[in-house]
Amino acid sequence: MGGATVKNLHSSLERFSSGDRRALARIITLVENRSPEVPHLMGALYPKCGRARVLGVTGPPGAGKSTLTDKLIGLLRKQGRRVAVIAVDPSSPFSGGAILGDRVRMQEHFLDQGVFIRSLATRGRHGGLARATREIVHLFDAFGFDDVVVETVGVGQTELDIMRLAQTTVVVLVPEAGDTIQVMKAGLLEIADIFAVNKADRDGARRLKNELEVMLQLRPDADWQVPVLLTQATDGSGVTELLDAVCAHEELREKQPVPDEGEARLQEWYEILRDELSLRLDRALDGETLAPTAEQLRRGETDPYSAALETLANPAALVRMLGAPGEDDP
Ligand SMILES: Nc1nc2c(ncn2[C@@H]2O[C@H](COP(=O)(O)OP(=O)(O)OP(=O)(O)O)[C@@H](O)[C@H]2O)c(=O)[nH]1
Ligand SMILES: [Mg+2]
Repeated sequence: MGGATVKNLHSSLERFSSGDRRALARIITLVENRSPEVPHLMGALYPKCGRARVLGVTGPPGAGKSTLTDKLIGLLRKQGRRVAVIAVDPSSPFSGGAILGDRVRMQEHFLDQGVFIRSLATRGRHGGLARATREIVHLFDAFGFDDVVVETVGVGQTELDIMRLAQTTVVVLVPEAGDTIQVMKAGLLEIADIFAVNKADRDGARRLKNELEVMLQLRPDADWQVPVLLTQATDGSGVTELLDAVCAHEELREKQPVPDEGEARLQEWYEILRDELSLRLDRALDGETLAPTAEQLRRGETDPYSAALETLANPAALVRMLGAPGEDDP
């Protein structure tokens, strides 16, 4: 890394550690832009992570996830807890709209220093979304937030990956979604620690609750009986019970044997490495710092398979290609 970059990193980290929200926002932007500094920053902050409670809120578009989150923030603030929210919408190409919508719905907390709300812009992102979300969760955690809420529109594989970050996952459904078969198909039954049947003011809420309860009885005996709660996010009914359920689930988790953290760290390392490698390969292709065989390939003197194998068999060329940008800076 160049000297100037290192100095910038240090001052960013210092401001972050002193509780400067603008430094936090700036580092989140670096994560969003997949900047080369990110692994350095995250590595420095990693020891401060591991304190926050991470709550996942997922469900179909428009189910009321943001409105529910807004009410949860209100309750958590009354308990003096500091809350950060990251809203991820992998399906929508209109992240600008989502950001605006979330701001409007959570606006009463916008001036509160104990609350930080951010939407993750997802345009053009591929596999890196789960990683970026995890990094932002780490940042909130290291910054000192007590609760981190991850809101995603669900559910596909990306959202399921994202929900693995959460200690407790609330799946929000609405009566008009109706069909419980969809819930099974989407994998929601597996990831839900708590179901919230929102828009309880509408017809069919009770029926959906009953159907879900029947479905849950088919699950093998578990330590945790997944509760199905009726909520009405717009006026806050049922939200206290929802938070109670979250706390109960958290208490149970704390009593259970500690999961293998070494294994989790190994998995995270692997995912970072895989993502960094593909990121750096992309940069190499853009920047044309390619291995020697690439030139032969271009001239038609070899085929793509042989060229790929030759590149893999030439560690020095590979390292040069993948080297972090700025590595050779004075
Ligand atoms: N009638 C009724 N409307 C609700 C309730 N909760 C939320 N809404 C409305 O449903 C709409 C969507 O609410 P959001 O909180 O934005 O839902 P969301 O799940 O975050 O939506 P996306 O993030 O766009 O997927 C808003 O117009 C809310 O006012 C409820 O309990 N009853
Ligand atoms: Mg929302």
